[in-house]
Amino acid sequence: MANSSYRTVYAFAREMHPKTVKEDILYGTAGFRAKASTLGYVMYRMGLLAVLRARYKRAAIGVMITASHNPEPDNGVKLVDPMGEMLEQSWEKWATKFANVGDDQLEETINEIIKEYDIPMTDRVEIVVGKDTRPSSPSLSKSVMDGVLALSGKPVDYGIVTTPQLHYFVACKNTKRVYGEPTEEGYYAKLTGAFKKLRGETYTNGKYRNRLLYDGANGVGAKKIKYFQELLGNRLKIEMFNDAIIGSGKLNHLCGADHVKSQQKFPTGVPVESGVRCCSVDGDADRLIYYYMEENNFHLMDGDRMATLIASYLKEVLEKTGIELDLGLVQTAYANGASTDYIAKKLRVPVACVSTGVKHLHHKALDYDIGVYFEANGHGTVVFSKNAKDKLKETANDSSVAGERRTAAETLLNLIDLINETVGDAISDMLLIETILHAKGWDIQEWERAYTDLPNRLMKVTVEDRTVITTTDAERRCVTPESLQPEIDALVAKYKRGRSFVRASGTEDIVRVYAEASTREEADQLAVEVAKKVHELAGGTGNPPEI
Ligand code: 16G
Ligand code: MG
Repeated sequence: MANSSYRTVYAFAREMHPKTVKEDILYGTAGFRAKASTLGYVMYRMGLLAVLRARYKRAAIGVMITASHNPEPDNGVKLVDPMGEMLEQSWEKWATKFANVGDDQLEETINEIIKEYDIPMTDRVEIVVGKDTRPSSPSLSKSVMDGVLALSGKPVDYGIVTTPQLHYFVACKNTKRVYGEPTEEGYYAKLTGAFKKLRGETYTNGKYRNRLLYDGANGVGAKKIKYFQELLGNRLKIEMFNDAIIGSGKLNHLCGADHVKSQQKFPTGVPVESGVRCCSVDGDADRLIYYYMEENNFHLMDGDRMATLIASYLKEVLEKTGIELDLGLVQTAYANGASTDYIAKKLRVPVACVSTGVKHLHHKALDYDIGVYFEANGHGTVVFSKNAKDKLKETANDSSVAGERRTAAETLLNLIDLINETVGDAISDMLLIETILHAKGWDIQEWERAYTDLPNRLMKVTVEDRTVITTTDAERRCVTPESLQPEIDALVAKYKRGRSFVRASGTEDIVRVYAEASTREEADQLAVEVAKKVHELAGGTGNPPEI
């Protein structure tokens, strides 16, 4: 079917979704993100690409419209692959190309991709479309669907959903519902069903109290938590804050997971109650952060803390099953050094480090039977191999196996149902953390006692061209400019427990600097010294960095 004519595609583009922006944009780690008003044509083209991808994979493909934790006037789009994963990396260049060609080159570009992948152009494929609560999302979603229709695909509109819900729907559709029912009700039923089985009828346990303050970031996470409040009732008393109406302009404003993590501050709108467990999700509910206040001190429980809690619990239950499975944990260079030490030395769980970006973590986690992955910023989940699932089912169903081992296997099977394996899911992760704290009889203070974070500091440096910074070893070492790494090594050597690395941001036009050391002052000092070196050796612009 190569070299066919796709005139409608051009006609639609010209009449309804003309390319209005000259500058090229790049499909980055989280898809495309920009001011919503500039994205109409990009959405239309992602609708086209989704149909091509779906025909190539002979499966449903997802399109999610969201700019996550960005301010309300922004928006964005990402494609979701058949098993609910992020778009395969080798297709990112096609997404970039589709977004940037002229309207009159669209037909040609479609023919090019059809030829390269030998795509059959007859299947009536489903494209699963979801959007967050931004006021711009409905019209952008319509643009995506126009693109889908222009190539005779079938758009399936799920309306306003969280990013992880959309990933779940795609996985359900492509596994013939083995993963669950591809409906919102199916999603709530799967998660709350597992939660109820795991927690039983005891609502509190030891120091654990079933009350949680929840910051919905004035976004979709606030809308969807209501179903959980209803279905869980007193089992988990979720008190929700930051649920402003759509279009209030308050989305992510001074609240939400990104704000809390990056500002290390309590969000606005949540009452401060000493010692009470709180959590925040981000604008599309794929990131989660826990925290509490005590004696006017703010305590943050980030992705590293969640990863260690989850890995330690899974290890504990796994040991009780008597089944041999390999459990591993995946982090990035941003993980606090104290968490890495704790995982490797105390928990004795193998830990791997990969480059920033969810797709890298997810991919690496698949190497293990049970792979736990989290970015420090609160995005993460657990993936289980087929081997793990098969063995657990076998043990749970084998009446000749001792009762305790079977119960442990059943617990793990229920945990699998509670977890959204397709992608980090703030609500599912929250239910998992609550389940583990409940099982251990811990309050949030007890959880924090596992290890003490090393003081750390993040800085940004503006340079002429950030691509001059290249790295290796999961971004932990700088390759170019050549003179930079030896300088960093020399600076780090001056500090007790010092560690520092630099990398070009994937989402902003800056270079990021991370430093940690044994005291607050030393971490700050090291960060600023390294930032100054970056400024000096990598073509810094503006004033040299200061604390
Ligand atoms: C994107 C990534 C996130 C990463 C962040 C790093 C996804 C879905 N999101 O938001 O994982 O932590 O970029 O940003 O992959 P940076 O490159 O600007 O530091
Ligand atoms: Mg997000």
